Amino acid sequence: MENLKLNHARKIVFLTGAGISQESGIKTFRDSNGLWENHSVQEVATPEAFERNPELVQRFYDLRRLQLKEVEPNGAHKAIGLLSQRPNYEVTVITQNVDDLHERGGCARVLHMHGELRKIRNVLTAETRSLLEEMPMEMRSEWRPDIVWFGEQIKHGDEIMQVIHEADLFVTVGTSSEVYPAAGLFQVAKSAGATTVELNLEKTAVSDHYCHSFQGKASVTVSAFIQQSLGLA
Ligand code: BV8
Repeated sequence: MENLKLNHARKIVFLTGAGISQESGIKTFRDSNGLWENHSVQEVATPEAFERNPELVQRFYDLRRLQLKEVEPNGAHKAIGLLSQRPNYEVTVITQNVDDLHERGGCARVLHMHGELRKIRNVLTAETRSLLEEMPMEMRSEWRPDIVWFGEQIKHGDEIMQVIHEADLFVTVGTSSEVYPAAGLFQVAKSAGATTVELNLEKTAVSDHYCHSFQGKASVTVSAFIQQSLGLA
């Protein structure tokens, strides 16, 4: 990474996935062989699942929402947070994660393309509210997690496209790049002229299409990248 010099970059977009929160103790989708807390995605992260078994789905998200109280941002979240606070950098985090660790790690501009555990949405009015606890029983008939399930449109699509087209540098951290449209965003950035970098524990199906790809734990690679490639102590 020390040979990669990107000191010119000022507008930086990070696309993050479950791997950036793994060292904070939040399970990734892949770590547990494609199961989240022993549920397959189809069982808990689709509108059909919610229709079929709302109680199971609400409980699944209640447990993950409560877990937010027990976890802390790790070095990767904090390194991006510190970079985002530097005056002459414009940093945007586009995250597939539904946790709040980027915000708690110091990032001001976070686009949760797959929604947030801390928010719920009224199924009739689409009104959203903040919720940090289990969903109260009396709300369960009208409120759902404000999460993008498979088959549902992602959030912040227009803003994401705009920030990607303006980026000098697009850095992906901790994603298997198996879920779309998230996995294809780096191609949009690349065709718009950005340098693309993948930081992941292991190679992925798209690693060879990035300008640069480095393997390692996010808490190590993100800080190293910022220090060595952006030339920032
Ligand atoms: C849409 C919220 C259309 C839920 C999530 C066939 C082919 C291609 C695409 C499709 C297809 N069939 C259907 C589709 C579309 C579908 C899709 O992509 N399916 C996949 C499975 C094939 N996509 C959708 O449905 C999307 N919507 O397309 O809408 C549309 C258009 C108009 C109108 C209506 C509809 C919506 C997808 C969003 C689903 N919701 N999350 C929840 O969280 O409960 S996805 C969820 O899973 C996550 O958000 C994340 O995106 C995904 C898991 O991916 P990762 O984050 O990458 O996590 P993963 O565990 O896979 O990988 C972790 C990586 O980290 C690993 O590589 C590991 O090596 C690495 N790692 C681990 N530890 C570390 C580490 N790296 C660094 N350091 C470490 N310590």
